[in-house]
Amino acid sequence: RPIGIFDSGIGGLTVVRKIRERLPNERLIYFGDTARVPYGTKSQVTVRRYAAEDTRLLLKYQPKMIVVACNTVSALALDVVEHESGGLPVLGVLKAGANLAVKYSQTKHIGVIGTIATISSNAYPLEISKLDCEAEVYSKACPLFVPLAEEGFISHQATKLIATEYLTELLVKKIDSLVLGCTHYPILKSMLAEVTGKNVVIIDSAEAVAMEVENLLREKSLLNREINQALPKVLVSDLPQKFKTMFELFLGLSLPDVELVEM
Ligand code: DGN
Repeated sequence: RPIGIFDSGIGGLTVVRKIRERLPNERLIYFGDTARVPYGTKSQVTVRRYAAEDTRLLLKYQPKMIVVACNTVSALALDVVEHESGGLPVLGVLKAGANLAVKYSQTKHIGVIGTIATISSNAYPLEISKLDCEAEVYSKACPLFVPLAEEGFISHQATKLIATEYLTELLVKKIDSLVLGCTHYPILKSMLAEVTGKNVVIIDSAEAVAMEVENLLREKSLLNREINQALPKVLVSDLPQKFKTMFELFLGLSLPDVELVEM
């Protein structure tokens, strides 16, 4: 059975990429809700409805677990996904990123960046304070990073300027770790590292969730032992402009076909 992964759009392919690197034998099915992206600017009610519908779609493919690649859904609607999945294991990027940040931070001054919805939900600080009540969390919504990543502005001066503008207020708080709380931000990781400097550890929540997926499947003896060379199966609700280029950018490989589904 495959691992089911979903996101509001193509950004979650950064999570697919990390899971594939770690678990090359797993079959992966990914749904990107490209017709309804972005979730990051929508209300909680709408994000929760979309999360339920996305989960039901993936369940048709009988996954052995569900991975919520979208930070916005992880922040606002993880309980909805758990409820809809009827007992299947569910992991979200948010908890995974929070766990890793607490593990790496020495000074307990942790920075978190994400969409407006993720940051205003306060879900990261809440999750981090459950793990370490002494940690200070400084959050900042960085909505312009999503279009910059999709535009492929990876080492562009415009990205550097905007990143400096967004991150300076976190840096003055002397953060020693920065959680990338949005699917798109790993694309800009090297630029963000340049702006934050070498004293700040960048916590990639895609990588964090991939580690947790591996641990969970191992614990439950659900790892696929057979060699699997299949490419991930990708479903989308719309084929956006330039989707081929964006897929390659986010997934790190080109896909021969992508299936269109109606939502
Ligand atoms: N996938 C969203 C997230 O991780 O928060 C980013 C894209 C969006 O919905 N704006």
